[in-house]
Amino acid sequence: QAYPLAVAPGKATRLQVVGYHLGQATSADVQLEQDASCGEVQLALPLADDVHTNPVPLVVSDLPLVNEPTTENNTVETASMVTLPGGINGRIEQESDVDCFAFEAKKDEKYWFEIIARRLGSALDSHLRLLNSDGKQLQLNDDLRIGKRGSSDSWIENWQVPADGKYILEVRDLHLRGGDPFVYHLRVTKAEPYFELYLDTDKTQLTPGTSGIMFVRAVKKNGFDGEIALQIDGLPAGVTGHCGRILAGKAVDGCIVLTAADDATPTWGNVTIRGVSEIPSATGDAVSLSAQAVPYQETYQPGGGRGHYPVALHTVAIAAPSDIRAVKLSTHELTLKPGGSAKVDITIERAEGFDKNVSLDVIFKHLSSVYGNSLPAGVTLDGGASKVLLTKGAVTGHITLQAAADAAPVQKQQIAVMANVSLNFVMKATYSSKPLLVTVTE
Ligand SMILES: [Ca+2]
Ligand SMILES: [Ca+2]
Repeated sequence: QAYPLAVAPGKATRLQVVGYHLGQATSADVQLEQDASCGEVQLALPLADDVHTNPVPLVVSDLPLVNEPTTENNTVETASMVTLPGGINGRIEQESDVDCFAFEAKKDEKYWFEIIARRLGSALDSHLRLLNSDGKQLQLNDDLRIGKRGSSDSWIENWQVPADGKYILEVRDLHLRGGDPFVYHLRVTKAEPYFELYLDTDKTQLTPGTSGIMFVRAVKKNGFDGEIALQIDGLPAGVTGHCGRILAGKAVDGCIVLTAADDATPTWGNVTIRGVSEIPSATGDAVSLSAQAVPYQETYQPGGGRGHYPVALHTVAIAAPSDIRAVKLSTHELTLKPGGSAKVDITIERAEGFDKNVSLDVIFKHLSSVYGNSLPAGVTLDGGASKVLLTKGAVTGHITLQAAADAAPVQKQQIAVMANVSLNFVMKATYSSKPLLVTVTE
């Protein structure tokens, strides 16, 4: 560990070092390039006599940086004054240490407060509170969540200042522990709308003439509620991508349907999925936001639960023909009136001799959890008016989609019909139809 945890590009900084086998060394001098990119880095720090440490995690930040004062700052009354937005480097240097920072803010400003500590190996399990000048708690965060995974670090999102005045940020360890390795960086910025994207899987396996579906989930932050158009790059030869969108408002899922040509040959490619959105800015001009989707590797746990682990790549492959040779729909466009319903007939082509059960769905589920659902809000599968279980070699079924009486209008939202083949108690192979576009009228 090093303190301070965050450094500015181009600025010579003396870091205190904490760890083992450091000899007599207590500090190391670093100076990053002026054009070093902001974010997290791992740096081998120079000690005496050409000896370097193992790579040490640091934050590179272009925010104005301050270190916590050497004077006592444990209470609202003794809080040290800071100017925000900015970055604060601190350390819970002993048991029961509490660090308080005071700042002035104007009514209706929006802020984002984030502790970066455990993610970079700090011993701190942070506990972050936002107080008014009387010490009354306004916000509290223990553990934050990035995508599908939690962290011991803390953040307070999109806090809107209730009135002009002085406010206090209070940092401590959850268990009131402390010591030299309990370093942290507290990053404070104005809360700007943005989104993050996560891919439900890290692999899509296609066979010639069939389609596969990828679900992309958005986490919408700081009041962002725009529509997100999906894009895909890096598809292997013979594969066509039909990119859907994540609708505005509370919707979180969109899908991309990939189709392999009938004469496609075995191959593969690593794909990149992005989402873009245009949102109005304060000046009225449109601002373009974009994000690259992080793929997750699925894992199956004892008892059958589905776990997810973030990974670097999503791979699309074309394999040899398998159990299902096609999932065909009677129509690829469906129009629903609010309160109305519509039916799609489905025919699957089975490989010769393949007579196992096949189940049809428009939502990707495991046990009772939904991992992908790009249906417009208010549109559901009417199970009673659908035939989704194809047993004993059956090849025909149908689905009926129903729109709630208050379903909002939407044009051509992309979904698809999936055909699932169980591989064992928990795992399944999922084939897909070509896209089905769902419209809900006024
Ligand atoms: Ca401290
Ligand atoms: Ca303190």
